[in-house]
Parts: sequence; structure tokens; C-alpha cells
Amino acid sequence: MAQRRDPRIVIIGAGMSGIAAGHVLRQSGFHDFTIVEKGSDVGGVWHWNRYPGLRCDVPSYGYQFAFAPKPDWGHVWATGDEIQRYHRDLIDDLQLRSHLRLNCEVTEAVFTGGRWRLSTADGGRLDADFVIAATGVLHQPFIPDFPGLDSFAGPVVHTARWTNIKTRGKRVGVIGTGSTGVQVFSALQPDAAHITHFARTPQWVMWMPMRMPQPRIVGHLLRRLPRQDKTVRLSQFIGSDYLTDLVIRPTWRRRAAQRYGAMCLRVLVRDKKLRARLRPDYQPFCKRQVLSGDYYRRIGKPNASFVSEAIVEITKTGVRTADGVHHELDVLVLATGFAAHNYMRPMAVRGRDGLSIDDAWAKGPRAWGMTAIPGFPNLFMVLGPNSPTGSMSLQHTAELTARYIAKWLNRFRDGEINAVEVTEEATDRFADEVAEAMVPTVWNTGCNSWYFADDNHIDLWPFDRKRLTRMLTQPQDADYILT
Ligand code: N01
Repeated sequence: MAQRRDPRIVIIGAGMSGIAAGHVLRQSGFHDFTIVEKGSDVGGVWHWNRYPGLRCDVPSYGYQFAFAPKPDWGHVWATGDEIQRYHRDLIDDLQLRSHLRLNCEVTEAVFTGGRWRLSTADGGRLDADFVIAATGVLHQPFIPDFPGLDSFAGPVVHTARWTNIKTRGKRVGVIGTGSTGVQVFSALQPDAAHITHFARTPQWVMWMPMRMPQPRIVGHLLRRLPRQDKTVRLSQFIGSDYLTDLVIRPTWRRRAAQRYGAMCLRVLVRDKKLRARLRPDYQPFCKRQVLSGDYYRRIGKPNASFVSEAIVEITKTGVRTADGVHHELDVLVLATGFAAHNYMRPMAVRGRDGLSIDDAWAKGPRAWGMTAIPGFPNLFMVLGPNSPTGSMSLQHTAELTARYIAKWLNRFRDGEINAVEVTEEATDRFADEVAEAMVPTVWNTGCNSWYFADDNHIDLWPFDRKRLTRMLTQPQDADYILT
């Protein structure tokens, strides 16, 4: 009879997916695991992003783990601070603190002699039977190569690395019109002497009462529910199923939601000239849909300008646009997004026979079912390529993926396998199915967005929840090379 052994596991990243993985491992009886996190705190994006106006654009009740329900959110759409506190509290509530190593950046992971050897930035070394890369998607800030950026005399800050800069009474420039740009613009506008929003591409901004407090009575009632985990899951499933249907199928529901998006612009921006400049030339929901309760009001204020001419250079004192206008600024805010397809890189990851992740992903990131990469045995990702960032509950997806991984770990523990590696065939088949399912999605209707890994490869999940559950519930041996 095979001997039971406790696998040594390293989880890289203590954001939402690392917390999910840690909890599932503990619950499944694995003790020998470490969660390494390069930041000084847990929380991932909610740790790194601290810009003014930060809040979640998914209602809080659905934006939490079903295994750790929090009934008493302060707001229906929680602030960044509150979500970060939730994550921090979870580390203790789920008894993960003793497994956690903060300020520990993994720089290299090499599969050698049937195990993983990890090097850290502080010169340390970790060995592991399994690695779980919970390294996130929107992690590395993207800073465009604007000519003259270094010459700007005032503070320049990327929203994902916010520092305490003074914006009150200043002439502020915000570059970028994604969810972040809209949030930070709206938060800084009231106190700025003048604020200029530089838009390479305007966005549809859908009105929602984003600052609405969650009534206390709701918290009290939810707390009294006998199976809160079930209600969280139900709310996630209802929300996800609605959004999934809307983005993956061109039905009347999509058209109705898009009509609402168009109506928000028409009703909330009365100035016809401004409205014309704010109107995107692509369908609502094609890019990640931006929600806001006040952007269209604030962009029309006397101290605000919306500039859609291209930026040609940044000077010592401002930004020059293609129409020759020089916009004088004291502070420059870059809401220019993320290198969203890097995943665990720039960590140097080498799998079987020395295969590097850069070579394996030379044609773009790919992984079977968001988690397993051919050539990289005993390594799994949580929220890897094709994760449903734009259509489903990420907490649910992270938990489901972690449970899937735990099934393989169980088989290692039982001595059934020493190594597990997904096949090229299974991964190709999955990629072909993804490409086919992507055709009728709204993301494919003629806009450019961070969803695109390259010109014709959309890095999202184009299927419904049933497919997600089916893929991640029962591992199929035929899709793997088992040693
Ligand atoms: O980043 P983005 P984000 N010159 O990539 C512009 C999540 N999120 O940080 O549209 C000029 O969406 C770029 O222009 P264009 C959410 O999933 C969630 O805003 O490419 N402009 C775009 O306007 C979201 O989708 C919350 O033409 C340049 C902007 O920069 C994701 O994070 C809150 C440029 C980048 O927009 C990313 O959002 C915030 C250039 N050279 C974010 N390069 C929640 O509430 C780029 N841009 C949960």
C-alpha cells in the first residue's frame, strides 16, 4: 500500500486567490504550506491600490468569499479600505497567519529533480512539491512610454502605487478613462483648482448609486440567516449568471443593458458638445463596463476639462496634445492600467526540461482551465489565463479552482502520483473552444481593451457557470500526464 505523505506546498501571493487557496488547503488537511507575499500586507490589488475614490464596482455582498460571509458591509459597493480590512481579518479568522510570509518576493521558480526550488529576492530559498501561483492579473502597473514623462517637474503617480501627494488646490491631470481613471477623477475633481481628464478612448459610464450605504437593518437580517454561505453563493450565482448571459450572448438582455448605458450619457450630460466628445464609438460592455454615480456630473463642472486629443509629449509643466495645446499641470496621475497578461512574470519560472514560462507563452498566456500549464508539472494557477474577470464571481472561481487543485494534492498525499502535468492536447483543445466561444461575446464587438492579450486573443472566460463547475469539479486523468 502506498505511503501517505504531506506535500510541501508554496502559494505565491496573498491576495484574494492566495487566501482562497490557503483556506482550502487548511480545510483539506494540508499543513505544510507557506503563503509568500512580496507586499507588506495581504489583499493583493486591495493592498496595492489606495488611490482616492477607490471602491468595488461589484456589490459587496457578492464580492466576498462564501466561506467567510460578512453581512455588515458599510456600503452596497464597499470602499477599498473596507475590502482590505476584510482580507486582513480573514488571515486571522481562517488561521492562516502562521503560514504567511510577507515582504518575500519570489524571483525564480525552477522544477528540478521532481520538485520546485524557489529563490526569493532576499536571497532565501524554498523547496516545494507543489507551487500554486496566485499572483493575480491586475498587478503590475502599466506606464506608457510618453515622450518627456521624466521631465515633468511635479509629482507623477500611478494609481496602483498611490503616495500621499497633494492635489487640493492644484492643477491635476488624470490620464486614462478605465474604472480607475473614472473613480480617481471623480474623487479629485471637487478640491482641484482645475482637473483635466485625458482620454485616448472615451468610455461608457453607467450610472449606479455607488456611494449608497448598506442599511444597518440589512446587516442585522443577513446575520440572522442560518446558512449565510448559501445566500452569498446564491447572490453570486444570480449576479454572475445575469452578467455572463449579457456579455457572452447577443440577446435582448444585452441590448437592454446597452440601452441603459447610452441613456445615462444622454440624460446626465446636458451639454451637447461635451456629450458628443464623451460618446464612445463602440458598444457598452465591450470594454470592462465602468460604473459611477457622479462622473458625468463632475466632468461637466467649471474646473474640469475632458481632452480627447492624443498626448504627444509631457513637458516640465504639463501635457501637450496633438492639437498643439499645452495643458499646464502641477500633478500628473497615471490611471493607465496594468500589464494584465504578465501573470506570475517577471518571476523566472522554469518547468520540465528547463522550459521557461516566457517560451511556453511566446504566443500569449495559455493554461488549461485557467490553472494548468503544459511543461510545468506540479504547478497550478489560481485565476490564471482566461479567468472570468469580466463575467463571474472571482471569489467563487478562486475557491473552485483551489478545490480542484486540492484533489490533485490529495492523490499525491495518498501516494498515487508523484507528478501531474496537463497535456498539450488538452490545453490546445481548451484554447480552441475558448476561441470559438469568444466570437459572439460583447468583448469581440470592435473595441480595444486590456482583455486582449494580442490582436485576436481575448484573455477571458467565454463560457457559463455550468461549464466552469464541470471543468473544475472532477479532474480527468486523460487530460494529464501522471507520474
Ligand atoms: O485600467 P484600464 P484601469 N495614452 O486598462 C489609457 C479593475 N478595476 O486601472 O482605452 C493614453 O481599464 C487607456 O486608454 P484606451 C477593472 O476590472 C476595478 O482603469 O486603451 N491613454 C485606458 O483609458 C478594470 O477594468 C475596480 O485607449 C492610455 C486607461 O489608460 C481594471 O481594473 C476599480 C495609454 C487604462 O484603463 C483596469 O482598470 C478600478 C496611452 N499610451 C479598476 N495607455 C473596482 O471597482 C493606456 N491608456 C473593482
